[in-house]
Amino acid sequence: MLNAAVKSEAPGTEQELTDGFHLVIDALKLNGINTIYNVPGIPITDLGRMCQAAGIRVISFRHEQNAGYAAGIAGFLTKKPGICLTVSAPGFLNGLTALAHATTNCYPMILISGSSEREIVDLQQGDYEEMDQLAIAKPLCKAAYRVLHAQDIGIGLARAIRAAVSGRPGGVYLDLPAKLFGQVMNADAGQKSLVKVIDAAPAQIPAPASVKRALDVLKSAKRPLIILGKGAAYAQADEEIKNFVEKSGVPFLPMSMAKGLLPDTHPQCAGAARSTVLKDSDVVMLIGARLNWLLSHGKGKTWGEAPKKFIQVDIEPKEMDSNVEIVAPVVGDIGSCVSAFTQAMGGWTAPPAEWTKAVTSKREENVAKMAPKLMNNKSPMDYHGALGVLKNVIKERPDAILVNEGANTLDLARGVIDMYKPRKRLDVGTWGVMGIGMGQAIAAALETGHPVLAVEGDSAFGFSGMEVETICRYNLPICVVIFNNDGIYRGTDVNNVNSDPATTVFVKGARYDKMMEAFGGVGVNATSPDELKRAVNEAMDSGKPTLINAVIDPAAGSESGRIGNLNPQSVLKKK
Ligand code: OXT
Ligand code: ADP
Ligand code: MG
Repeated sequence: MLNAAVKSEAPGTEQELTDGFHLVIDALKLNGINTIYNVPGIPITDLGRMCQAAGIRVISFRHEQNAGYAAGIAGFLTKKPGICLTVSAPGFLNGLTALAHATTNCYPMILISGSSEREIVDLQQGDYEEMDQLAIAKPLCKAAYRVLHAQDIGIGLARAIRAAVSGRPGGVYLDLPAKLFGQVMNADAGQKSLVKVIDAAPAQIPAPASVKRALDVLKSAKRPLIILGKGAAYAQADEEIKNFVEKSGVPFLPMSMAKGLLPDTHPQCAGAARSTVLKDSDVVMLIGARLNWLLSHGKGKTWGEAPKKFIQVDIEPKEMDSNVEIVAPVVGDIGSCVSAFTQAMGGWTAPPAEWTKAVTSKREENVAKMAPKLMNNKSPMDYHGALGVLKNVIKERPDAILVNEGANTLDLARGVIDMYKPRKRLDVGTWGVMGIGMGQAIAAALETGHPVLAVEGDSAFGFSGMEVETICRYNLPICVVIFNNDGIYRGTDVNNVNSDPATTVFVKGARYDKMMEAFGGVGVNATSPDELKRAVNEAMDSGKPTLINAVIDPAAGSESGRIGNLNPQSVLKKK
């Protein structure tokens, strides 16, 4: 027993005892969980302290949502469930957005929340922070469990871990009522009740017939395309994916968080020819990417007029035919599937040169068009001038992790900043959610040990900005660059009706760098690409917590970035 506790005192019945606190900690450690992201308080304050004393790293945040986003991305980066620990009702609810986000994005995460007394909650008698948390969590995650008895802690945690990482990964809620922590039981029996999860995410081998069908369809293509999604990045089958893509000779398009699985500078990369390959391809193989809004549901103008055949590789059978017919579904884990492809390819003929040349020439045209924009030295900066600097920062440090959120700040950075290695780009994911920035940056630094560059819109940063204190407290190698254009999308909107500011603008000329200085970090105000370059290089080299307020022309952005088409606007509104 790692944490054997008290001895019972009844004469003649002396026995070693343990309690709920110790059993939770022992169960976590037994399953290799070494980091917890949390905000302390009733009833889990002591649990956090005791975890820390037992050698588990406990990272305390300023708000549970950020701790939750940290846990979710830790799951994505490590394939182990990231753990977020919160107090009851309000703390639980603060963590719930992140749990739902993890589920939506297929990140394995467990939200563990303390909860109030069942008897009082169920009779709605007004307990401290009373809430039926299990019922509320259920529809927002993959699985939800409550443990009422100390002897069930081991099995409860085992179920949570397996549910989070097996099949399609996702969020799991584990409800631990306050009373559970104090429950005492025999230490030996407690030890025996613990469960080490064996093979939590078993390989799922695709059916050979499905592999053959998929390759036959791919082989028949005149204009094939492979789309790599963040499921492919999550799978950690980097070599297998690279081998398959290179052997196939097929152009590949990385979704945002799959950038770097193969370098964006790879000759087969079609990232800079996105519209062309979506429109003109005749066979599309999706690997760990869903045909959701980010891919226009596989239909419509984006995909052009010509008929298209889809092959889909995914661990989740229900994903097939979600939006359009999948002519060759391949269900299995990506590592097993792409290895099976490579093995079954035999003497493979590269796709027609006419197609690959057309993709390359479109790509070169777009890259050449963008190049001069990235060199401009305007002050205040525009997005391209500032991003040109950051592109080089990552080129020179391909192991650094890029966290990115905002609207223009997100959409332009995605295109401009090339990624060279897998799982180095972390962003807003499937929901396009603002607020992931500091949580993801903190977890990325802690889980990987690599420096982090967080490129943040000024609005996006505001959702998690208080965590700069956390960054300073743990002295993390994180450089936050805020693209400060005085607002959401632009800082130029005006309210002509009264003296209230327009709904999308912030205090003009704000100095976010001062926030970092308040906690002992380095703050820099950068007004030109040269200043930005100097400050970012210094921060990335020193590893000191740094926040750079990059002053961006308030008129430079566009409404909703590149997804303005999704933003309904009233035709009746007064001009
Ligand atoms: O092929 P074509 O010619 O089409 O060209 C494409 C590529 O080929 C080319 N390209 C390149 N060219 C040259 N060189 C290179 N290297 C290269 N690479 C690519 O470039 C173009 C574009 O390529 P891309 O980007 O791949 O393609 P496209 O068409 O854009 O892709 C489509 C999508 C859908 C896949 C893509 O756009 C995408 O992934 N989009 C994600 C968008 C997203 O998630 N946005 C975030 C949400 S917006 C909004 O909701 C915001 N809110 C509301 C809110 C949210 N979200 N959350 C919460 C909790 N509350 C409220 C808020 C508050 S944004 C926001 C704040 C915004 O303000 P900020 O201050 O933070 O930010 P600023 O805007 O900066 O002020
Ligand atoms: P993107 O946003 O990059 O397009 P999505 O989140 O939409 O990616 O899709 C990821 C897909 O990857 C999900 O459908 C999920 O089921 C799948 N997936 C996740 N992990 C694996 C894995 N190890 N093997 C196979 N599929 C996986
Ligand atoms: Mg902005």
